[in-house]
Amino acid sequence: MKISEIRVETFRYTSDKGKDIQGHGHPAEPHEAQQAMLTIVSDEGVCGYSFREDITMAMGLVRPLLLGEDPFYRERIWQNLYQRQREGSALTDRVLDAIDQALWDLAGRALDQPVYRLLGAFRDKVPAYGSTMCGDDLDGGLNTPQAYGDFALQLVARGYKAIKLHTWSTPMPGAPDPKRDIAACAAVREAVGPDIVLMLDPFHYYTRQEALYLGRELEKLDYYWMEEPMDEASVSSYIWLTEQLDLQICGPETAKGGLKTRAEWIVRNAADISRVGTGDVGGITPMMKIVHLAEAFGVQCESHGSSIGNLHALCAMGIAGQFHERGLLHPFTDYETPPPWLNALPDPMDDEGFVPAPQGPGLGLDINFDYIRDNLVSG
Ligand code: LLH
Ligand code: MG
Repeated sequence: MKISEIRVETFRYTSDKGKDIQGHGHPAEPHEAQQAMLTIVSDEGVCGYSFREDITMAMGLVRPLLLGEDPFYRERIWQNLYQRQREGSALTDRVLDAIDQALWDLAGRALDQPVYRLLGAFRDKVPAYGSTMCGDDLDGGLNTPQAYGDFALQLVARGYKAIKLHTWSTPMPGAPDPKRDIAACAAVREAVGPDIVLMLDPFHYYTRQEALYLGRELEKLDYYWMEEPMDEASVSSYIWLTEQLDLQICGPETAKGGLKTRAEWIVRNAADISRVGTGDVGGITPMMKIVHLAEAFGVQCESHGSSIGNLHALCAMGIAGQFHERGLLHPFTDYETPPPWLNALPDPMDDEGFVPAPQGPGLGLDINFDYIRDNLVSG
């Protein structure tokens, strides 16, 4: 089998979410936005698909490397792309992720098997945690500690057995403020009681002392983990923090360097729990290497983000990973309706807080091809 064509089709949809200057998602007035579908076509007619915000820019680099390749040579393709990633390249980890996920999708469609079974299945459903958006200043939104407590009750009623708060970050008024973060964490613990698992993902540029303060307060509130309270470029700060807390520190999430960075964090004890998402490291292929690296060191490894690729990886992780991050959730936005380019939600959750492994061939996305064709921007 050979890759015969690579297409990127960019299409319009109406979004009710926007991003602030730090890249955090928030509710927004409905507005036109764009999404792109990557299609990798084989000479035997089988295709693989994945979705990303626009990756057209990288295609000039990608096409010559992929055309004519056997789509089952995922490792060779990934290494070829990775070795061309240096500073300034359009081949970002997110581009590599889109390609790798489309190749896994193609393989699954060719073999009529879901990706998690090709990876080596471990389980058929995973527990989810409800991951809130960052704090804001919207009436009825996530604007006060009490608002977090009220929203947490709604999440528990929906079936979540675990919740992660993203609290206030710049540029929100009053942020950053570790005391207000802890007030929100306390309001949530007070609202949901002792049996719900809770985590915190606060402002990412606190000082060591502020992060230590957060950690010590979270221990009193029986929180499970904290992630990215400081700039992840400072591994020494994370070693310092992890040494002093019983609370588990989870990371790295946004630090560059994929497998190698995670290896450094594990051997230097910079976090208790490792962390990886397909978008952070360039796909399912490198994500599984990190999962197995963590397993080799007896370290837990938690999945970052709600990508369908993460869900397959999670269903193929042994002891290393526990939760699917479901969200981001907010009182004003609806996570239960699929986006218009899909006919079904990729990560539906039952009333007990479990997300099933996708059972369709490949990634198992139920794509609304008519919607995409009718809303093309270019292609
Ligand atoms: O606000 C956001 O978009 C999140 O913080 C985002 O970065 C999210 O991916 C995250 O940190 N999850 O753990
Ligand atoms: Mg995070």
